[in-house]
Amino acid sequence: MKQTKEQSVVSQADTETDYDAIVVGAGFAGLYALHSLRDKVGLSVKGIEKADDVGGTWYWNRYPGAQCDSQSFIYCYSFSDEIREEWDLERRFPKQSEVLDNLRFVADKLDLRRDIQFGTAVTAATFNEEDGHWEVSTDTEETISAQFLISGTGGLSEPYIPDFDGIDDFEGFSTHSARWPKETVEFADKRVAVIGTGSTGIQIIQEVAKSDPEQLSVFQRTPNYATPKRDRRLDEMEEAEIRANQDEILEKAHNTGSGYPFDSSYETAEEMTMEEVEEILEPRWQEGGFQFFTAFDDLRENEETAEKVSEFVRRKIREQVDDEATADKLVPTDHYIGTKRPPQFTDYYEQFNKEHVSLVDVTEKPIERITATGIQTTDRHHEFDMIIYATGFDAVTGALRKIDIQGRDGLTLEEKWAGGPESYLGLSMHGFPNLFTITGPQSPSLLSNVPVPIEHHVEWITNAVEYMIDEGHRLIEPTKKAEKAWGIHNRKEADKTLYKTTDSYYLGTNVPDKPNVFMLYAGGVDSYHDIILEVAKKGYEGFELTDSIQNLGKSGDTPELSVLNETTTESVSSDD
Ligand code: N01
Repeated sequence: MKQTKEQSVVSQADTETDYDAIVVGAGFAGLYALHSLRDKVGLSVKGIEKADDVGGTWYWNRYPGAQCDSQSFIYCYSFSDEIREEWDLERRFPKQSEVLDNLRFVADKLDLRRDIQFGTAVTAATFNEEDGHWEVSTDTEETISAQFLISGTGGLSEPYIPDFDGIDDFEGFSTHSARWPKETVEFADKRVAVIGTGSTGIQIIQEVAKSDPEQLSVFQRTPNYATPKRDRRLDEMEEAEIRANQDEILEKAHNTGSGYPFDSSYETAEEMTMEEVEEILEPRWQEGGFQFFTAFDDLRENEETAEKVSEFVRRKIREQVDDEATADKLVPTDHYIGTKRPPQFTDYYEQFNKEHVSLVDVTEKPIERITATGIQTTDRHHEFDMIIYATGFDAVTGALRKIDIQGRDGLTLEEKWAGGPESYLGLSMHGFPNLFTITGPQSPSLLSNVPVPIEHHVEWITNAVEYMIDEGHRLIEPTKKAEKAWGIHNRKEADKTLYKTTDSYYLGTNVPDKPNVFMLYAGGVDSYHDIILEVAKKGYEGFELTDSIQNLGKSGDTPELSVLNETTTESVSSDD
């Protein structure tokens, strides 16, 4: 479908493009971006999605036991009262199918599917410097052009499987957790291996263990601090109470550092005895959910608080596991709680008390290779019918780096991010005009209840596009100086925390040869949101806005960035 200049509201275009905007991905981010740009601004928008339906991460992660770790009443869109009111909340924590159904309902309600091309992966995107637009290539051999390119590809969408020797030799069933087949997989009487004990592995393990396998072997490299979820079906009274307060709850969630509607109760545990800490944490442990992490304000900054909370959870893990040697292996001692994404459990630890469930510590007995019939560790061969790789993701940058993206002057994203991601506000990049990254690297994204920063980003991008139309600009690109200042500000925020003390996908250490830099904005969703709103209010400070590609990069000196604190801007020299 060719979009004519007359049809397009972006009427300043020098040349015709197929669409005003292309949105990559049809998960929480892509669906809202498509709706907002199409129905609010009036752009012609094309959505492109690899899967055969909407849902994003909730489409792909259909493994047994898949469930959201955020409560149903906050893991949702807040932009439409109507959508929220028409949707029934089933459980305290929605299962994968419930979140997926909700996104399908939203897509139908807003009539989004008609503008999404499913079953199509974007393979490349090149900025056409002559005409100032993006040309997007797909694995269906199409090339589609648009003035704006918006990525809604998600931070956890590129699966990572370690490059084990012999991985293709295995003759039984094997899959990565995020590529689970649609057909039901039976575990009864099967010998099952699960590799990985992150949030996903824990959810799968507790489900498989209860599905009558002959044997379940859990291959663990690093134990995790899992805290209770305490899920349950919501009764009518609970749902009515949530409904009565949901506006307020969501408003609160949009104004905290975490994107959750919880306040911290105490500043620090530094001066407290362990008994005092336990008294504070015990009711939170009983309540379940991520509220547990809001007991102390400085949990992620202060080693003393972190150690006390870690010790509480270590004791709780020990209480649940009968065999002392197994408990020793399940208790983390090499990092503090909260320095990587904390998993939640329903009945994970007690599964290890069952005869048919065993734990293999791969730091003691590393995996040497996968064989036709199982896994060879340094001490023995383990026979399996099934191997499940719950080995995580090439997080934050993986999905974008997989697309061959080329900006101005032939600069590729691969080259730009060779030393780790660089961006301005986690939303845009110097050298890549009119490309917006929803919950991109250097934004709070995975450190928070993600639908919240997704909405902040989509609304910011929508306003920026409207502003451009009103002001007669065709192109928007951050200056190099603004990008550098944002990088410095990011590092400073991360340095205040304990995140860098632990290997994690936040730092890229889970994927060999990935640059090890902290990839997320650690200053909090609320502060971050204030900054991006202030940038917009100041006429998109740090961005160059122009009507013609020839003018880009020629607007002379860019002013200092007043929205970031002075120490950040001071250290960016004027010739950057
Ligand atoms: O991935 P992970 P995940 N040999 O990277 C292990 C989200 N999520 O899929 O810790 C042996 O956390 C690795 O070991 P180690 C949530 O944000 C959300 O579990 O690196 N083991 C680790 O145990 C979560 O954080 C929900 O030493 C190897 C595991 O594989 C994110 O998804 C629900 C290995 C990977 O853990 C990712 O979780 C579920 C090797 N060579 C998940 N390589 C919601 O509620 C890796 N491992 C929204």
